[in-house]
Amino acid sequence: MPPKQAAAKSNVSAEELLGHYREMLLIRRFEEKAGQLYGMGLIGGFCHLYIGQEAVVVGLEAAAGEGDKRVTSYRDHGHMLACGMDPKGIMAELTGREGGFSKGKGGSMHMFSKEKHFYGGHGIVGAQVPLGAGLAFADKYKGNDRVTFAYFGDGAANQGQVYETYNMAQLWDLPVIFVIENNGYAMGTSVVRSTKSPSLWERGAAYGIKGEEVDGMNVLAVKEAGERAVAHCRSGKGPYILEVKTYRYRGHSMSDPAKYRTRDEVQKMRDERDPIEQVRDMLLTGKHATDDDLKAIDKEIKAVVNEAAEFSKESPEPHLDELWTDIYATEIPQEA
Ligand SMILES: Cc1ncc(C[n+]2csc(CCOP(=O)(O)OP(=O)(O)O)c2C)c(N)n1
Ligand SMILES: [Mg+2]
Repeated sequence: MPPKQAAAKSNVSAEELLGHYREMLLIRRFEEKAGQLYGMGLIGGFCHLYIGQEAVVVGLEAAAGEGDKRVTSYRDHGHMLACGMDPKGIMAELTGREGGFSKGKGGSMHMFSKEKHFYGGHGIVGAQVPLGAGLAFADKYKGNDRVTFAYFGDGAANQGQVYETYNMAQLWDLPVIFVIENNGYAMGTSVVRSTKSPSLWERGAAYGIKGEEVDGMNVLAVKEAGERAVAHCRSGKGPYILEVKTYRYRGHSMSDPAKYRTRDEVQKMRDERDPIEQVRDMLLTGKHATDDDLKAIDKEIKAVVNEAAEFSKESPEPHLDELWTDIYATEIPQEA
């Protein structure tokens, strides 16, 4: 069944649809603004935008409960916004300012929030997967029923440490959901050029881990699958794999030769599968909202994002003394 029809058939309230619409739009507008600030030279270093993949985190956050944890890669702005971190603190971290989540010293790929149970932001491909299992181990050890979402990409799915983690997570029945965000590409390498496995989630079978493939452009399908995964983990049955089929519209990072796919491919995805447009269609055809209602939401979201951008420009740069705080070594060995 095409995604639009599948979503339209789901039994979902107007309130829930509007919530998903608002949250996905916040991520899209935030990322567009981050792209602009980058172009203006206000953001330096690495910056990986999440545009196109919004339904993944919004759907899964809708399935998560209080105290559940999340850890992800460098493509992390959407995850932070979806778990409720303040857009001002995220944008100010992108611009390297004191008001950022890592006081301006971490940048796009390295932010954390203990309050929201967000454990980063990791630049080493695949490194967050064993860390995610470690977070789940801590919860199991403490005897609570919390679940950890460990997000990684199709490229990361070919890393050896992922399979060492699968083995231990299943062996110890760890409450971790392995979320493979399969956006079709690892930098410029298409997934069909990097593996002959027709599906990545099925690799879990070698370890006895259950899982499924999910339409990642359909927020309702993601939420439903997320609820199954959460129920499985929370009831003590061990890990679960979700391979979420999604798509990134922008380049891998801010510099991307874009030679590995056609413009038509991207445009077709935007025209036919866009996750925000799908919810917009549902809201309008179900008469849950009017065009004017949706315009008003867009205006509100733009105001939130503009406020974050203003804050990220006004917040001061970190003081030089901060060079010596929050680091492992405070003494630099002197040359002989
Ligand atoms: C261990 C390691 N190898 C290589 C890189 C360089 N690198 C950064 S992102 C990336 C592609 C990863 O693709 P994927 O896992 O599909 O995630 P996506 O960028 O699509 O979200 C590579 C190879 C790295 N950061 N770390
Ligand atoms: Mg990828």
